[in-house]
Amino acid sequence: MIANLPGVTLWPDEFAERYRAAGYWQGYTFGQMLRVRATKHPDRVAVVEGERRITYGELDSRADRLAAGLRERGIGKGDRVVVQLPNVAEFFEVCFGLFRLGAVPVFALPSHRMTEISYFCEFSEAAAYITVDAEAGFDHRALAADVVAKQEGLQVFVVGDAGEFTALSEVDADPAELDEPVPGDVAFLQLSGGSTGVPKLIPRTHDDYIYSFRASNDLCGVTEDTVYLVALPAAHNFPMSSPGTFGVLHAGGRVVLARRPSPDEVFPLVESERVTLTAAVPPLALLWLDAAAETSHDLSSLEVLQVGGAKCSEEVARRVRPVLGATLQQVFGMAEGLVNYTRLDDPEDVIVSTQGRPISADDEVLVVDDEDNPVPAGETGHLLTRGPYTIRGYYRADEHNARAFTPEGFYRTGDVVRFTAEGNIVVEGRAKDQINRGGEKVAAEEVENHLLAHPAVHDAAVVSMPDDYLGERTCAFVVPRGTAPKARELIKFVRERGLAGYKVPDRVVFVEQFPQTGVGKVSKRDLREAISRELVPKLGR
Ligand code: OOB
Repeated sequence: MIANLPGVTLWPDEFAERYRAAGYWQGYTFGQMLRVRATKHPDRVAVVEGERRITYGELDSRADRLAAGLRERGIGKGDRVVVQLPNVAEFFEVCFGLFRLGAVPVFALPSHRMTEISYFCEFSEAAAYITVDAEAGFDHRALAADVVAKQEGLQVFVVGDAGEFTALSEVDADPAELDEPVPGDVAFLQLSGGSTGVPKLIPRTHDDYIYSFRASNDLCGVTEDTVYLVALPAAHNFPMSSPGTFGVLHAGGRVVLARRPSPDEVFPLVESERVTLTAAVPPLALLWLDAAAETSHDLSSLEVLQVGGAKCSEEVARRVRPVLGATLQQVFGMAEGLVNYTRLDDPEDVIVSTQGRPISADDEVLVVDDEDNPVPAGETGHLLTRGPYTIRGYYRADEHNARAFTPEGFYRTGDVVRFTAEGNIVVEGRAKDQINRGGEKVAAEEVENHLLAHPAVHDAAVVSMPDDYLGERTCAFVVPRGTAPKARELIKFVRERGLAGYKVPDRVVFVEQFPQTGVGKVSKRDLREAISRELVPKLGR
């Protein structure tokens, strides 16, 4: 397949033909998907945000008008647009507006800061940046001003009070005849959790992504009666497509936005909107479970609680049904593609102790040793995967792609897993140089590079340390140059470089030198062991 974006490798033709013939790729775009729904039932509510209730008809028409308005401003098919929005209704207007136009959103998270946003804008050569005036006490317009200062010609559109920029609400024109994208086109670029110095961008096509959430709908019981609450950041792959907001909009259900994930925001919404399905990362699920035991809100409408993004402990998993009266669904997925679910009718033991199995009969999953040889059945190894909704390469990353994919096109997930006898996956660990901080992914190398920018840092190695609440936190081991700075000072230094808060090290430990492996590399395993030994007494285990 030839990609609409330069720097993208899609599936070889023989695979594309197979996936079409099997009925996975059904040949319609996001724009068409919304049109079908809006035509069928224009007056049904699609999105609820606070007092706002947006029908399918309204969302459809707003997407048309926004697409036309952006085109008048010179933004067109194939142009990249960095989108950084919190959980507001405009997020969906922007998505579908850009999809109709064939412009390609690059989905940033609300917690991203100057370092990430300017990188996304520059690397993708974005034509525009769509953001919000302020969120969680942070001034996004000031951020936009800094980004524009570095990238001339970048247009900025702001949800809310636009200040010196253009208000998104002003981007509005009568629907125009558009040169619409085709289903095989890249629809957007999603972010990778990453393990390298800079985040990689993941090209997802209309065909492959729509397949992933349409098929997820079947596995998750999503119908037009589903009321889905999105408490995680809407731009993340999990709440977007597993089956997430897009799955629910495909089915004609209702999406309810929570601006914050805390129980005091979420529980009243569950009660008033009669929410049936929602998704959480493990620490959030724990927070909800603790709060649910004491709440006066009626949560009885909730049928399914999905937990994923990081490993859910069996202890937490076992509490879901008794406390919430809902079925737990474990979700083990990745923005690169493959998503595994426990099935709603699995025995309770499978639900609480495994991460489920792939969506598709054509998801190929291999468990291999360090030399890519399959391990004996049931043993632990590296998970490799290829299939109808797993990418064949990151955007403009040839060198990295040569390592991240096998010559046969399997994606090296970096996850260490085993299969149970009945065919479910259990995630046992990780081989990639990444910290999973309660579902938020931190690439060690990226943080190490920020630390190395400090004049008093000679060398840095960032590893995970165990944490009761988040599962893992980050610990930076630092070899100082001369006199060691204060840990506090180094943490402040990293923060002030303008990166997302979740990437700032939780702890800094100064050492004279790093332990080494047999071949003279830094032994991160020894560092992890050292910090977890030190944490044991503190955690009272
Ligand atoms: C989801 O996507 P990403 O791209 O933020 O992170 C993917 C990585 C996986 O490779 C794995 O290391 C970890 O996150 N992960 C899990 C997990 N779910 C994700 N590790 C253990 N248990 C789980 N249940 O995180 C994501 C994307 C779609 C659906 C769900 C999660």
